[in-house]
Amino acid sequence: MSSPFNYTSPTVSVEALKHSIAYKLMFMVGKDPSIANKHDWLNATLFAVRDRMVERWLRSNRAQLSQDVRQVYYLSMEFLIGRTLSNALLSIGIYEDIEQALNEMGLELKDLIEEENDPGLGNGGLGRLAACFLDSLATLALPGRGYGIRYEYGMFSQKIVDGQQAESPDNWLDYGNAWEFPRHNTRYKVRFGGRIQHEGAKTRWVETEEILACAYDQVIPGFDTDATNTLRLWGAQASNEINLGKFNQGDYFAAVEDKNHSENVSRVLYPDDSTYSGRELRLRQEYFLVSATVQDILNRHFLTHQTFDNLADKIAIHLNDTHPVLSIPELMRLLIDEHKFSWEAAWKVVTQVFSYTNHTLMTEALETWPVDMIGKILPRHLQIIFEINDFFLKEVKEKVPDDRELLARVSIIDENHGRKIRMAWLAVIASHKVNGVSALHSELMVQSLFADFARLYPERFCNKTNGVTPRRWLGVANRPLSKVLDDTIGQTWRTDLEQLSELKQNKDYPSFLHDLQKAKLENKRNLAQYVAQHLNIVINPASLFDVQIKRIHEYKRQLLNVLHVITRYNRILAEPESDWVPRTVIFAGKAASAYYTAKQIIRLINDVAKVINNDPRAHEKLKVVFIPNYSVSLAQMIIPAADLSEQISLAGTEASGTSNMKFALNGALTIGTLDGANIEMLEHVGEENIFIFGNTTEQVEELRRGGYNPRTYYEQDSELHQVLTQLGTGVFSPEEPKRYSNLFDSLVNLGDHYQLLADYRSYVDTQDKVDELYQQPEEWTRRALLNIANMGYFSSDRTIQEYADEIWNIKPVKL
Ligand code: 26V
Repeated sequence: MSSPFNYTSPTVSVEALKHSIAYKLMFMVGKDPSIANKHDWLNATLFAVRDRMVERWLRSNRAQLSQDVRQVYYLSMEFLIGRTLSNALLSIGIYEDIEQALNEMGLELKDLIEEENDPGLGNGGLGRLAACFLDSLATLALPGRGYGIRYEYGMFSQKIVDGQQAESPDNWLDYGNAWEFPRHNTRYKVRFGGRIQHEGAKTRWVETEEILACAYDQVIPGFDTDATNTLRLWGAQASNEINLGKFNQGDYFAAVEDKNHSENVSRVLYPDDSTYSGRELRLRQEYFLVSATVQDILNRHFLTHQTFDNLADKIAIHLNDTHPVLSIPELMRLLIDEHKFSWEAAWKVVTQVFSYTNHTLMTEALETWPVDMIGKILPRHLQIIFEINDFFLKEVKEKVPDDRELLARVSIIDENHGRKIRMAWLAVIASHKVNGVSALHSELMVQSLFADFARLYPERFCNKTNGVTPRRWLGVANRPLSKVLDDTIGQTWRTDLEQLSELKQNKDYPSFLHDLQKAKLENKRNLAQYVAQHLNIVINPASLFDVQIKRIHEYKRQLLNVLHVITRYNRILAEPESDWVPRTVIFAGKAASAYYTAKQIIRLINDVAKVINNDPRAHEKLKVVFIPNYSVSLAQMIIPAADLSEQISLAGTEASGTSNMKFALNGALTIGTLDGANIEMLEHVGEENIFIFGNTTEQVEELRRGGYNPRTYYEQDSELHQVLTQLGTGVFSPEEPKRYSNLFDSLVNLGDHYQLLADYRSYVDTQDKVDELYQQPEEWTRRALLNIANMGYFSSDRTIQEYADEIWNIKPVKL
């Protein structure tokens, strides 16, 4: 008799899909077709599609366990995975079938795709990178899992009210989340507070407050493979034990309040990626992720091996920035206090298991926690951190005797700033590999932030240049271009992006260039339609779409872009009859809610847009659009429509950037500085095919050392002088002339920290070259083609393969 578990996936014929959707609507959603709304149909469809992935998912899991392979666990406070439906359909190859099935049921797949919530469980680059990595791990059949937090509220949603950013909560779980499997039985206690008790050689952590971490699993399908991985997110649940205590004492309200308090831990994502805030709740969140995850890893390991002796051979734990660094003392604690490891044996395991990626050199974003706060919330961990520090400093003293300053510099405890724990130091000391995210960033990392450590442990530091998943960022986001590529080089570029280089053979075929132009135009029309519908602004798809979309931050220099826009406006007014290349300048991005200057920049963009868009003299020549509520799904629409990609951070400040790669992959030309991964893009596409401007890192440093004086640029460049004067005197804010005097001062009188004025002239001159080229459409398109064709290197598959081989030491699972 066949086992009831020899179950294979439901069939995928159109008929079968129709049945499944109808069945799910009835039995999972519980609605009659006659009253089901769009979201009900979406959920029914998601359930039907999910069913078709579960069987491979279980098989993948079984294969991972039975082949007893080394696993990587990717710990990240953020995963910006984006919408799942269309990505899943393309991954398992049933997009057209579902489209037809829905059609026959009187529904449009496109509508359902747009109906899906976009979970904003991340701030920006770091969270999106984590999502691309999950996609690549699965596609390469590598045994890995992501671990994160299931925030009830993700990144706030942004509205523009009177030109200014207004935030409102993002209740993404409103309609439930059809894609997740809640694991009601996979729960771990996470403890806080309390005190340490010594019993002989044994240490006990007692009288703690407890909450529960409950697992929610999401299926991560590989593309065109049975390999399927898991993203496990933790949600907080009050632990009944505490509440029952108070409940029994008759204090019902206190018991419920406690419950609410405990569950706050996974309530909301911290919407700040620029300055570290030092809030206690954030520390609790970090420990919540770490504690549940490390327990789960150990549990899973023990189930398959019945011992922890081989732990270091079987697991790799990766820290996505310092946010999950507490997993280092947590693993030490569990091994020593619960599994009878000696301190030295536990440390040996730790240093073989952990690796760490640094994503920023900006000092404001580097995490440090007050010793007192950690002592209060995690007393045992504080003790272990001190022990690690003692152990490490002893080793340093042996390597480099008599250098007390060095000891103070590398100590995990920063005594100069009110006794703080430097989380990045702890990460570097415990990890066997530490990487930066672009060649430049990795180099600067060992020259500046980690210079002392790089001298002590040179073999520890390496580079892994970021990449992006071609499935979502070309296959899903840009169907018109994907079709052109499929017809030209076949479909397998999706899993072998280097194949794009075959396109170069077509660079002189006008009909091929024409196909590319047609695809671009279709995407531009699509965006123009969105802008018309949502913002009531008409933009011309034939104009040059000049796009800067990313978090609003001074170092990213959206303000430099605005200076150029105003310059262009002034020139148009001065010579209205000239042959202007029509441009639409598009911005999108959120500002951290407490970041005043970033919010001012958003307001300025909107004020400038208002003036220019309402000036008939600029009509058909220049438009400015700020698209609110930037998200993964908006990026998927905007990027394919871009002609020009703005990557204009001050050299040495943007660690890598990843949208730069997405734009070029979608056939936009880049205007950029020699910063982050732009440098490697330049190397791949060749200098004729990218617009590079501005000072190099060395020149930026040189200016800083020599006493940079922005005022001289202001005084000597008449166009710049005019623009800044307009900004400072209220030409764009006549109702409040001083509105931007602070921005003016920061540039002209207060040192212009990000050297906008130093790069202004070269930026504006380079923008002129952009116009010139855009007037030769065929040549423009040829260069766009050479960008697409040379982006193979920037696939996250390449990046992940390097991590797998050089950091994690993991091999694919056989299915
Ligand atoms: C920083 C902080 C600071 C403390 C408060 C919470 C919080 C949350 C996130 C972050 C992350 C900032 C680092 C980051 O996102 N870096 C970006 O990483 C991208 C992927 O490597 C890279 O492409 C971008 O250049 C880099 O800015």
